[in-house]
Amino acid sequence: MPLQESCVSFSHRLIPERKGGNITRALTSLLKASSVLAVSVAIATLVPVSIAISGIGGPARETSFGFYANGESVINDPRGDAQPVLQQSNPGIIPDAEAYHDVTEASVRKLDGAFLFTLELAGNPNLNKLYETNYMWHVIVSDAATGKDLHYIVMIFDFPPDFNHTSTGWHYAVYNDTSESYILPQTKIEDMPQDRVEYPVQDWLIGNPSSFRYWVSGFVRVDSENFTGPPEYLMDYAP
Ligand SMILES: [Ca+2]
Repeated sequence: MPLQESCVSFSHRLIPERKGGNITRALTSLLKASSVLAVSVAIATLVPVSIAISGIGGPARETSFGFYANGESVINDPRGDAQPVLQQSNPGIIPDAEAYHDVTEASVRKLDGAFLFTLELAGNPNLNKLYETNYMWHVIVSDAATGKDLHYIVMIFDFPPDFNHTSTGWHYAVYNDTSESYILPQTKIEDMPQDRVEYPVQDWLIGNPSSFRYWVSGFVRVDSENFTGPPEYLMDYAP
């Protein structure tokens, strides 16, 4: 499949499927609620925000977010809690949870003209084999002019050679979940450091906000023939 086409078809079904994913996320949140609470108390740099939101994922619900406001923002997540949670139709394959699927810390800080999005992992993300890994920052910006939320998704993802996809290696993309369109299509980048996934994203790509809420997730796609939706398995997320 041509590079651009894979991006477009991914975006086409990202919205409804992601909403479904949020429902699953809410359910799995129950499993992680105690750890999230502990982390919220322990991590001073995290500003956990419990906010009822109605514009994202359907009915109003309460959940927690990281909060960026011009300084470095950090979210910690327990080690050893990655597990495959099916989000889409069953592809008949269950991926093993690897150390590099396990988020231990997420952070955002501003560099010159860019936001540096970082996910610390329990393993080396370059050791990815067999399947697509896709790490996402879900960025929610309150638009003061309209009073509405804008939702961006920054994705950093890897296609290993064994995945049998037309593209190989690491890429990033920026998606506007509110307007259902890519701001930046799939773009090739260098390999990741040994213990994290990170990339500086030009600030204008997400509207150069002075503050935003965010959460992070790691996904796996096992079916290289099916790019009509987002990846099938949620592996870990924070907070
Ligand atoms: Ca984790």
